[in-house]
Amino acid sequence: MNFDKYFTMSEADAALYAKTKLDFFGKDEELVCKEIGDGNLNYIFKIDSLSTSKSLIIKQSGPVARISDEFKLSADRNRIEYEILKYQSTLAPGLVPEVYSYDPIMNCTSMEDLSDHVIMRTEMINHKQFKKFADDITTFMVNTLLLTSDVCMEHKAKKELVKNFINPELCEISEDLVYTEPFSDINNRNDIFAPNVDWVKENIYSDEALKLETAKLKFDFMNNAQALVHGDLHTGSIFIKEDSTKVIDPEFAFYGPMGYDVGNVIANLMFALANAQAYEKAEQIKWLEDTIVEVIDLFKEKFSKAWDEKASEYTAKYKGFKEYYLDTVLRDTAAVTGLEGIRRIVGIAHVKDITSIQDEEKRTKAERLCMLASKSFIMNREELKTGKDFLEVIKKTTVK
Ligand code: SR1
Ligand code: MG
Repeated sequence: MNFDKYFTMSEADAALYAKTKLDFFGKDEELVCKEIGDGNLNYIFKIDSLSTSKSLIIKQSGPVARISDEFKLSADRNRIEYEILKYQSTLAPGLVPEVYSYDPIMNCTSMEDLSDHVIMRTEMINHKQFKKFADDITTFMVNTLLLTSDVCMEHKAKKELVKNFINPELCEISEDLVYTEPFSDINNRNDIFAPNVDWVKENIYSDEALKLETAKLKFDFMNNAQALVHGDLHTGSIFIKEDSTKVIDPEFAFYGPMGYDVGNVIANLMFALANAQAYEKAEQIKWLEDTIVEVIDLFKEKFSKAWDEKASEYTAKYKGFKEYYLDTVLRDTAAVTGLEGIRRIVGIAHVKDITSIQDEEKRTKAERLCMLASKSFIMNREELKTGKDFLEVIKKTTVK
């Protein structure tokens, strides 16, 4: 078997690939491989040596998404992921996995095996708490966002990055799945929990004022090349353990609004909170509420400090500009919290925090709470300036 023409690998192929194409395992080591991916797009092979403790991950892109072959995707997402992980490791050391190789023929990358970590969404459903999370994720976001923006980068160098990370097909997925379909089911692929079908028609599809705001936000997503965003920063894209956080899966990366990443984090904490409420886990509720506040407030604090220390753009030092700019990031954060908060319930790609709520009545209520809070995040986005403001939106939301 050679690997000079693309094909979708089986577990045995991936083990052979690791043995013959990568300079990682010894030539005589016996390897075992298991496909462990449960995401929507790619194949994830975990390769273990039977004779040493060495292991690695090979991530291969197929020509279509796993979730549905309606999504035909450029394998360039693999290059984007490899290059951005290398770059982010210089901006936010220790907060992304180490990547070892990229193969443009087989469309795969090899990277550090993080099996000692667990996917954060799984741990949220298990009602686990992580003391370092807010600190780590805000360092990651401030460093990868502010430092790739025109505030801190030489503008021609930034434009080179804009060009390198142009990601039209994956952006189109977000444009459709986040900004359009949840509000007008034009492609007939929304997937609404049966007890909420009429509720969504009445409260989402028929809300013309809400829809107008989503159109404005969609154009901002498509046109505001502000920073090199991760582009899919939900709790399924975070590996975590007590003393370590690793952000993975940046294949949706492109130059977009900073608030896209921060809003994704907040929305997914909201889903975890809805799950904890459904299961009446008081300690988890408290931790999640505190974490929502902390993520916003720490982000602001670190952003402001990094701006003072690292801004290189002359006009960025004008009095009042930093505060104006940060306000726009918080406004976008609120909007994206709401967009993600609705699309994961109405659209095609759901989250287990909600779908794993077994009791039908509790799930129905959890979904409505998230959707109502989300509407408020979108409609009142200009007013939300602090962690407390963000939490209040969720806490003040009630379902009739
Ligand atoms: C067709 S892909 C569906 C979703 O999975 C990814 O994780 C992104 O969130 C995307 O919207
Ligand atoms: Mg992903």
